[in-house]
Amino acid sequence: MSTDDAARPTPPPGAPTHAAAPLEEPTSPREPLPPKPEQQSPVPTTPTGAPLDAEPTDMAQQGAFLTTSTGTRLRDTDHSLKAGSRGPTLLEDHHLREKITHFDHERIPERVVHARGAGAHGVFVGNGAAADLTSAAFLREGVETPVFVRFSTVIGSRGSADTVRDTRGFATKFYTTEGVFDLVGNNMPVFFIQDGIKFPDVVHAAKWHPDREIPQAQTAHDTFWDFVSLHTEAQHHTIWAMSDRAIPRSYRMMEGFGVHTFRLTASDGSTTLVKFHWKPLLGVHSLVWEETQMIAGVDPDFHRRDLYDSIEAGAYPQWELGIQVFEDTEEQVFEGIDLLDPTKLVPEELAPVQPIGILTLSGTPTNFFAESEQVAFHVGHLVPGIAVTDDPLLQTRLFSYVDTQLTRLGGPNFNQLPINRTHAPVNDMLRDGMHQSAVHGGVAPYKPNTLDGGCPFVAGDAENAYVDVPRAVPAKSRTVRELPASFDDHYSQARLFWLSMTPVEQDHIVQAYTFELGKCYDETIRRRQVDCLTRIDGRLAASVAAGLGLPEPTAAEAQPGDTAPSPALSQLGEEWPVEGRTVGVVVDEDADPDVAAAVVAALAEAGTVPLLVAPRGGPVWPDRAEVAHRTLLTARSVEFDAVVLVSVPPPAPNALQPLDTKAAAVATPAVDARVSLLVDEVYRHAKAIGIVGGADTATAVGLSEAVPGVHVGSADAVVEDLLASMRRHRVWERFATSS
Ligand code: HDD
Repeated sequence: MSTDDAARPTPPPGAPTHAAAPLEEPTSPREPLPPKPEQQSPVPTTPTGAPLDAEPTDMAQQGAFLTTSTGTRLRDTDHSLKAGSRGPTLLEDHHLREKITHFDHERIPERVVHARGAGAHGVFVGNGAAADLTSAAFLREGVETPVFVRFSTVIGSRGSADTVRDTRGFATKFYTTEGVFDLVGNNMPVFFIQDGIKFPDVVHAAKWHPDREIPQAQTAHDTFWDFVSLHTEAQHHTIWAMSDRAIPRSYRMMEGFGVHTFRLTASDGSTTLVKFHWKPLLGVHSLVWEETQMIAGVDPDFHRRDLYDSIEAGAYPQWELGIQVFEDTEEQVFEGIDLLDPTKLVPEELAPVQPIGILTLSGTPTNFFAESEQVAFHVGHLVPGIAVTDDPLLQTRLFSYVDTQLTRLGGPNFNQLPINRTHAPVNDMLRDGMHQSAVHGGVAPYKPNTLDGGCPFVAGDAENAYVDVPRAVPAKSRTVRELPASFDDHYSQARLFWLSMTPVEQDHIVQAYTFELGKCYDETIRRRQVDCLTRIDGRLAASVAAGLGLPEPTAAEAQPGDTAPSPALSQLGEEWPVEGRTVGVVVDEDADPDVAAAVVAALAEAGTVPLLVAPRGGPVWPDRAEVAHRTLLTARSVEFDAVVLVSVPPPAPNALQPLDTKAAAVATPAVDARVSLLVDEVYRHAKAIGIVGGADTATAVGLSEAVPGVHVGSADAVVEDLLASMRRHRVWERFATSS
C-alpha cells in the first residue's frame, strides 16, 4: 500500500466503490501514428526562406510520453495536486494551470462571414493555354502547384448546418514558386453589392436579428429582405440565392467564380482582362429544398463528410480552371457590360470560358484547426502576371482580408502559420509582433542600409519582380462618393438569369421566394420585394404574390428590355459522370444474395458507392460475408442519390417504426413502413429508383414502371437504366411545373 493509499479515508458504508475496472487503454508507450503522406503541411521555412530544421510532423505531437508544452515528461494528468486527497488544490500545480489556461484559450474568433467551412489539399496543373496572356509561372503547361481549398457557407456560425440556402465560398490558395496566389471566390458569379463600403450593411441584414440571434444561417427573415428590396443592386445575387445554386448537392458539384474582373500581365507587358471560373468535372448538381431541410437535422455535416469521404475513397474531386478573356480597353466594358461592376456576369455564349488548368483535391486535413480554421485568404495575395482592377468591391476587399486576420489570428504574423506559409523564399523586412516565430538575423531591417551589405535588394523585370500595371486614371477627376452611371442597371441581368432557367428551375425559384418571404413578419417588406420581382418578370412576381396571398402585382413601370437567355446558366439538359454518388441497395434475408452481389458489383464498377440497407445490422445472410452498411433504422433517404430494392422487407416484428399514417391505416401492411417512407422520399426528391423483380414488387411499394425514373426488371437492366437516370442528376419529369 502506498503512503497515499494509507492516507485515503475509508468510504462511508453504501458509497460506490471505484474498484479497478478492466483497462482498455494500451498500457505500454508507443509512437503515435504518423500522418498520411498527402496530409503533410507545407514544408516549413523561416520567413527568410531557409528550411526549418524540424520536419513538419515534429511541429505537433511526437514521442511516446506525455509532456508539458516545454517537454517535461509527466507522471499524471488525471488528478490535480492537492493537500491530501480531500484537501484544496495547490497553486503550485503548473501542469494543472498550463492545461486549463491553454484550454480556456482554445477557441479563436470565428470568421465574421464564411465561419462554417471545410478544406482540402490538392494540386493544380496548368495546361499552358494562358501562357501568352500572363507571366504567372503556375499557369505554364505541366507546372504542378500545391493548393489548399476551403469551401464555406457565408451567413451561419461555425457550428451551423452545411445544407442551408446560402452562397458558398470557394477559396483557393495556390502555393506557387513565385509566392502565394489566393483566388477567393464564391459559387455564384455576382455579388450583392457594388461597393465594399456596403459590406457591413448587407452582412448585418443577412445575419441573425441582433436581439435574439435568430434565425441561424438563413436569409428567410425580415432584415435580409428589408435590405435587398431597398438596395436593389442586390436583386441579381438574390435571385441566384433563391435558385438551386444555393443548395448544392456537394462541394464537389459546384462551380466557382472569381466574380471580379482581374488583369493579366504578360511577359511582354501586354495586359488582358479576365474572369476566373471553376468548372466541376462532376457537373453542377443541387439538392432539393425539402432534402436540405431534412439533412440539416439528419446530418448537419453533410457537405464536409461528403468531401472527406470521397477524397479518402480515392474519388478525388476535380475542377477545370477557365478564363473569359476581354480586351483591356480604357472603358473596360464588354458588349455593353461594365466589367468593373461585380453585380454583372458575362454570358458564356458571348465570351466562352477557356480552360487553363485542372485542380484535383486529394488530401484531407490532418488537423482541422491548424489548416481549415487558421488558413487566411486575401485577395491581395497576388503573383507576377496577375493584378487587380478598379472594381470598387475588390478595392475594399484588398483592405479587409488582412485586417480581419489581426483579430482572428491574433496579430500580424499569420502568414507564418504552417497552412499560410508560402513555398517561395521569403526575404521581407517585417519584424517582431505577436506570435513572431522567426529568428531574424542581421541588424538592418531597413532600406537603404550598409550594415547588412545593402541587403535585401529589390528585383527588376529580369528577376521577375511583381509588376504594378500602369493604368490610366481619369484626367481631371475629382474625389467623389458615387458610382458610374453604368452601375445603375439593377434588373436586366436578374431577368437574364430568370429567362435562362428551365421551367423546373423557375418553379424552384418561385418556391424559394415564396418560402423566404413567407417567413417575413412585415407585409410592407414582402410587398416591396414583390414589386422588385415585377421588374424581373411578371409571371415570377405574380406566382410569388399568389403564394403569399398578396394582390396580383401590376406590371412594373420600368421593365428591363428583353435579353437573350444564357443556356450555360441552367443546370439541366446534360449528362454527367456518376462517380462518388451513393446508392442505397435495400435487401433482407429473403433476397437472393447473388442478385444483390451482382447489383452492388455493377454499381461499384460504374464508380458509385453502393450501400447495403438491411432490416438489422451485421451479416445480411447467415452464411455469407456481406454485412449491412446501414439498417432501416439508421438509413434515411437523403443520404442516397438513388435506391435499388433487391427485395421489399415486410414489417419486422417489434421493429422501431416511424410514424407512418398510411401504413397504419392498412390493417396488415405488406411492407416495412421504413421502406415505404424511404421510397416516398426518394420519389418526392426526384431520384432514380430501381426495383429488381416484376410489376408486383413495384406495386407493393406503390410504384410502376410507368412512373418516370422507376426502373423495374432484372438486376442488369435495372442498374443500367438507373445509371442513365443518375447521369441526368434528377428525374426532372417528376417535378410538376406550373408553366
Ligand atoms: Fe469576403 C471571407 C468571398 C466580398 C470581407 N470572403 C471570405 C471567404 C470567401 C469570400 C470565400 C472565406 C475565405 C476562407 O475560407 O477563409 N467575399 C468573397 C467574395 C466577395 C467577397 C467572392 C465578392 C465578390 N468580403 C467581400 C467584401 C468584404 C469581404 C466586399 C469586405 C469589405 N470576406 C471578408 C472578410 C473575410 C471574408 C471579413 C472573413 C474571414 C476572412 O475574410 O478571412 O475579410
